[in-house]
Amino acid sequence: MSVWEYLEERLEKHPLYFVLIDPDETGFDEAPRVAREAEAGGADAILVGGTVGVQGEILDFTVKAIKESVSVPVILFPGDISGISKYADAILYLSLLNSRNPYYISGVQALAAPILLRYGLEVIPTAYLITEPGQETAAGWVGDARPLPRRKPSLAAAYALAAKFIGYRMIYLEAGSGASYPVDNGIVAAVRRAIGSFPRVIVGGGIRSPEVAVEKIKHGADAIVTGTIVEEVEDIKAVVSRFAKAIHGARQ
Ligand code: 1GP
Repeated sequence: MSVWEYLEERLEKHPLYFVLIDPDETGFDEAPRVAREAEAGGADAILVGGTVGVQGEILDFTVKAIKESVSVPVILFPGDISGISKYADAILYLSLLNSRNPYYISGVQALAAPILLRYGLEVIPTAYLITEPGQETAAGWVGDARPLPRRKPSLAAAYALAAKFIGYRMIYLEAGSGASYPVDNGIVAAVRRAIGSFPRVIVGGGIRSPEVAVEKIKHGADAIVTGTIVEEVEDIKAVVSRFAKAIHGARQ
C-alpha cells in the first residue's frame, strides 16, 4: 500500500495527526526516541524536516534511524533540495505557491525531480501556503513568502482553489514553526468552502493545545501538524496521546 493510500484509508476513519521532527531542533540522536514515543502516543505519521541545518548524511542517518524505530510512514517535509533522503517512505513535494521567488514555486521541484525518480521516493504533490504570521518564522523568511492575510481569507481561498485546479493532492496551510498564533480559523474555513472535500488540507504552525487542533478540524482541516510542542515537553508520549485522542475524535 502506498503512503497516499494509507493516509486516505485512515482519513475515512478520522482526521489525521502528524508529528514533525526537525532533527536540527530535536537533536539527531534523540530523533528516533521522539518518533517512537510519537507513534506510541497515536501519531498517524512522522514528518521529518526543517528550514535550516537539516541535510546530507546527517539527515540520511536520522531518517534511517527513525524508519527502523517506527512502523507508521516517515514522510519528508523538506525546506529545500537538501531535505531529500532515500530512506523515507514518501515526500511532501511542496510548492510554496505564495512565494515571491520562483525557485520555491517550481525551480527546486525541477532540480529535485530526477533525484526523487532515482530514489523511487513516493511523491505527494502539495501546495504549501504560508499565512500570517508566517513572516515572523524561518519558513516564511527563507521561502520569501507573502503571507496570506487573516483579514482577507478570500485570498487564501483563491490560492487553494488554484491548487485544486492545478491538481495538487494536498494543501498545507502553514503559520510557520513556532508561530505566535496558528492559521486563522477564518482562513481554514474559507479554504474548505472554496475547494470542497479535495485536495486534503493540512494545518500546522503554532498549534500548542489539543483544543486549538480540534478548532482547526472543525473549520475544515483534514490533518494537523505539531512540531515545537513535542520539542518542549518531557513526556512526549503523553502529550502526543492527548493531541491524537482529541484530533481522532473530532469531526469537521
Ligand atoms: C511547521 O507546521 C509545522 O512547519 C509545525 O509548527 O513547530 O509551531 O508546531 P510548530
